[in-house]
Amino acid sequence: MSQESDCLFCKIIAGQIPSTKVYEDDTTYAFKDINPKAKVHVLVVPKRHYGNVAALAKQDPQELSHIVEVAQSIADKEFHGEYRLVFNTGRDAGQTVFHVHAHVLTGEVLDE
Ligand code: D5M
Repeated sequence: MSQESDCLFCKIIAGQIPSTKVYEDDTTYAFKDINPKAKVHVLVVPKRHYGNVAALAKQDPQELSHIVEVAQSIADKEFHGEYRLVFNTGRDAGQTVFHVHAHVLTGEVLDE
């Protein structure tokens, strides 16, 4: 599995930094956001390192589609299948970790 030595989320996936796991399979890992912005706030990430969602879409569209499936299954369990899915892309858009991650916000009615 391609890993970047300096990447926080690669370290979380490798178990070198603790996280609260919500879901895991061969290609994908999901864990609770440390700074939740909704009752349920989960980050879904590919185990393979891609810098942002555009790189993921280009290089592994099947994994991007799988991330949406994982998000849906979390929301099915937590909040009748409804959720907000956010990929911050670029520093000026609020991206702080440069390993692509889907924010799944659910578990309650969300503000617009
Ligand atoms: O989102 C990066 C997100 O990553 C932000 O919501 C906080 C979260 N974060 C940072 N460190 C951790 C750890 N150690 N565990 C869980 N969640 C974490 P961005 O879209 O890049 O701003």
